Amino acid sequence: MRTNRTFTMLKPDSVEKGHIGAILEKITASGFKIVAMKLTQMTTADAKEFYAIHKERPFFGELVEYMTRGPIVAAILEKDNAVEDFRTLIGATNPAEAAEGTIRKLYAASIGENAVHGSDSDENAAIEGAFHFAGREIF
Ligand code: IDP
Ligand code: MG
Repeated sequence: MRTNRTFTMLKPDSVEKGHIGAILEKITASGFKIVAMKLTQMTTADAKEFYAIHKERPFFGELVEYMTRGPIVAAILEKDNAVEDFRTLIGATNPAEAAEGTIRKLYAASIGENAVHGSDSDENAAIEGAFHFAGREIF
């Protein structure tokens, strides 16, 4: 994956609440091009691997439960400065601290159920995109 790309998930709460369309509209209106996308559901093993960096944190069990409880929308997005600009668009991890107009401010319920994922580095964007998509699914 090129470094002008990032990886996102619209998490189970976004799908449950019917926010897929509104969030994708905000993402594309902010200049991101969708180059891969699917509705999928992570298994417990998937979520434990995806979030392995957090395995010692007290919320890890809760995070795995949440991320596996229903379908997500996984996508790879393209834009100049994609990783940083997408983190700005989604806002702080805790929606109470997220800036006005950000996706988490608009759609997240709590620090745990926070609507969207965004990769935190080019390296992780590549790893996370490859975790969810085969090469032929990426355009
Ligand atoms: P990020 O998603 O903004 O990068 P991270 O610190 O990498 O935030 O945490 C990964 C995910 O773990 C968060 O998006 C959120 O769903 C969950 N999480 C983070 N901190 C907490 C917490 O204190 N309680 C419950 N869940 C949390
Ligand atoms: Mg993170």
